[in-house]
Amino acid sequence: NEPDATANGQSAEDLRWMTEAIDLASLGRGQVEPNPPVGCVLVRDSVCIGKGYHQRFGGPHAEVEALSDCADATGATAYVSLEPCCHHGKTPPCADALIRAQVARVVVSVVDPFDQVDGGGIERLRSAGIEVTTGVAKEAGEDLLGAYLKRVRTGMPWVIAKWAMSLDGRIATKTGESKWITGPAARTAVHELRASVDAIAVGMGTVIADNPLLTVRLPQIADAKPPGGTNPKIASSTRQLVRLVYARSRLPDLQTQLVQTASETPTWVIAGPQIANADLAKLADHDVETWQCESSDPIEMIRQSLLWLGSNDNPRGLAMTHLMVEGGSQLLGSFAAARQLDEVHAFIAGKCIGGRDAPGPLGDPGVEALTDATSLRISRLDSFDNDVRLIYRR
Ligand code: AOF
Ligand code: ZN
Repeated sequence: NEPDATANGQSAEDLRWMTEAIDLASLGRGQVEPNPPVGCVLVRDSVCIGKGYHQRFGGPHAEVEALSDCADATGATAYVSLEPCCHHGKTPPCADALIRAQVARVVVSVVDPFDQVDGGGIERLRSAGIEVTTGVAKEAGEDLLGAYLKRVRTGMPWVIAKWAMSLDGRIATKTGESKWITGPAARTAVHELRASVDAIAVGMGTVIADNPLLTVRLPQIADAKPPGGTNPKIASSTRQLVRLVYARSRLPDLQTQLVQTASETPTWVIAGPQIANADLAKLADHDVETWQCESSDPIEMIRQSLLWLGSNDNPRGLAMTHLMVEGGSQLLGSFAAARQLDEVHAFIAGKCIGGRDAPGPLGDPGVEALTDATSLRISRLDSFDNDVRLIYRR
């Protein structure tokens, strides 16, 4: 139980430097996962004498980057957005590096819940006579580490639901027409979001209705690779975008775009228990990875699949940290019921559709009492021509 800096009243100077460390940390987003993005700033006499951040998975940690940016850190204060590690992972412990560099004080935003660290880094620094303050700018620090903290605590990736709806909250007309509710600029923003996640999930209803391709199609990278090819932005990092189909009771047809392009862009199918092995084998022949869930309960299927995606046992061999769910409303309704909506990107268009039978973004089961509703906090609001995007987070 760390005494919190917030409780002790944070100094303006600590807050200022920690904010800089957190901003630095964010530069590693998209390259360091499944590791956390971490930043470090070294300060002496109110002057920054070195800084660095964790730049890529497997690379040096933030503290080591900052120490190598500075000739002599003796007597300095190190501001680190996450507790310095004390374990030998891909690199030696950062706590030891800070001790060797003879810093006088370490200020930490978030204590690392990873079981090999979990306060051990702070303890090691204190035993070496270094003053340690924790919890500085903790809310901003935790905000940046949302996906990392969820995966370490639950083994599951962070789930981002995306939907586009009319001003009156419909994702399609009563006849099922949904292309397009929002304009091209908003749709480009969706492709940017796709480019930043590990996987995009859809349900079978969407596969049947839309025959989607689910690739990243952005103007600036379209030249580098055609639609349906791999995304170079992702391929250059540790990730390649995976397309994920939740197929509880029936599998995608072999003629669908997803199956036909599975040899170029990874396509994984999460199948319900009653689906025949022979049918799964046909998908495997088309380079589709299949994983059969033991449960046919939609909520349980989501929980088990998230644990599988968040582990190193998935076909990629590396835990996923960010999953985007594109729909349809049935799959999104199940994610909501499973309490797995961590972030929502709701695009709202200036169109009114109406009709009792025109669906909203979240299908069954829904909640009965308002107190059971998923509660999220507003994080960002943008506009794209005549559309707006609301980002809400847990
Ligand atoms: C730090 N500074 O910049 C980061 C830390 O796989 P490895 O060896 O890189 O270790 C990953 C773990 O190290 C990760 O789970 C987290 O506990 C810590 N990450 N620690 O002191 C950093 N990125
Ligand atoms: Zn470290």
